Amino acid sequence: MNKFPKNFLWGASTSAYQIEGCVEEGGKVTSTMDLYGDKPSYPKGITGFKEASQHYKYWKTDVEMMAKMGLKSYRFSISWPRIIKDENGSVNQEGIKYYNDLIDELLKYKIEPIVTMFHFDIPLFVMKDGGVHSKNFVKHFELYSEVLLKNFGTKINYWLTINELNILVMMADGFEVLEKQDLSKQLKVLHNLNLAQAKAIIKCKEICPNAKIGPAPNIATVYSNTCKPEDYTAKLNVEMIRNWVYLDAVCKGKYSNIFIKFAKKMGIDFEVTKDDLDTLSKGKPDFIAFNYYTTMTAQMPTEESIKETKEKFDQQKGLVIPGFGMAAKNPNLQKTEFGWEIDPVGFKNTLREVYDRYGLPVMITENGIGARDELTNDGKIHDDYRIYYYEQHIRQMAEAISDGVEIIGYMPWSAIDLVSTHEGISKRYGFIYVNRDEFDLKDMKRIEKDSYYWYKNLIEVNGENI
Ligand code: BGP
Repeated sequence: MNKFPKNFLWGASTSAYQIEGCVEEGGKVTSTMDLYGDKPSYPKGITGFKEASQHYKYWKTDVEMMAKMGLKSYRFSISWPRIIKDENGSVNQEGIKYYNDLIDELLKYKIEPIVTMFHFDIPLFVMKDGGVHSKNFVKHFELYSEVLLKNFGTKINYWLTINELNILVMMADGFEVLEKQDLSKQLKVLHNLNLAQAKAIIKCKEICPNAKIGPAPNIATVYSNTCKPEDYTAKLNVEMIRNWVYLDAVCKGKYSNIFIKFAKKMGIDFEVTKDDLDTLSKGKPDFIAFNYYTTMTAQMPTEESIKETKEKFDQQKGLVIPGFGMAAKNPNLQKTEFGWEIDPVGFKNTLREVYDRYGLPVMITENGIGARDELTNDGKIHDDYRIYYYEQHIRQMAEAISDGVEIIGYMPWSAIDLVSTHEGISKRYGFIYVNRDEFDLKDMKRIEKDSYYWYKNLIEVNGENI
């Protein structure tokens, strides 16, 4: 099997709103996510994001532990509402200092900082100006990206634009971006976000010509539920709107004919001007980052299958378009205790598909298992299931390299425990445990899990032991 390249960026990942907490400190303005936990749509009995892991306070300890784990890279997001104060683009210098200090600390330990510009937390002033429904979003995001590039550009080699642009669009109501799901609104959001992303890429090329920048969607191989031709059509349809429309827009600078026809057939006026196409074609990435958790299975909807599919809100489920496609369960895969299908071979196949379609180097910016980890009487966290999960996935990543895929780095989710998008702190992902419960903040102590030592060892030998 092929070896991991010498400079492979073994790392780990987090996002600002899920880890920082301290939402009222440091001159931060309010974001959609600060209010999200209080909304009636947010599940009851689990914590929101106001305190999170208080990384805003404990960032030095956290970085030191990451360094001791041997991380070569750390992918985190900058909080837009910590940087920009209002609709005129006034800059919060306290926020700039906070992230400069964090970046300097990472560099001190020779950890490559990999920065996501925007990971789900939209400042309220942007929402009040029309949010993602309005082209004003493009202007706000362009200005924000310019501030980031000018303030941190000399220290950052890898930028990521928008985390999971596709999930933001598909699960828009879950993230409080739309009031409810509506395909016509979703396609407008999709286009606005694509334009915003392209503008940030263009800015990056102007301001930081030596840096590299890429998108960071959530990409997954889509299986056909059966070998019935209708199910295969559903697979093609679903993968188009699940994966490729996003990567086509950024990598090819256009929307496919089949996608444009789909919008028309749905009676949606999908307006793309010449100027928009010009922007998209100038904003092409240097690499593709993507998050991978699981694969998806698609079938052609029948009356019966639509009826059966009244499942709870989840990022990985929920798609049903009559005559087009819908999600199906895959009986061949095991699930995490939170019901996400586990598919390491699907990871290799997804890597191959992405690389084959676009020919750009790939970076994995999320992958991991959410579990109810337990702090046992010996003061440890024995997360052997996490070690097993990573072993399986890293082995498949090595196979993808051996098959010819160019991979720059692997940043699993998450470096330390943080608050899940909608399942609280009980759904833990970290290599480092944070001693708090849903509502009891306890002492917030950081404790290395068994997986921490396992990953440290793997990094030391550059994955040779896998
Ligand atoms: C990704 C998001 C992350 C993260 C992860 C796990 O989609 O980019 O922010 O939270 O999924 O999801 P969850 O927290 O819902 O378990």
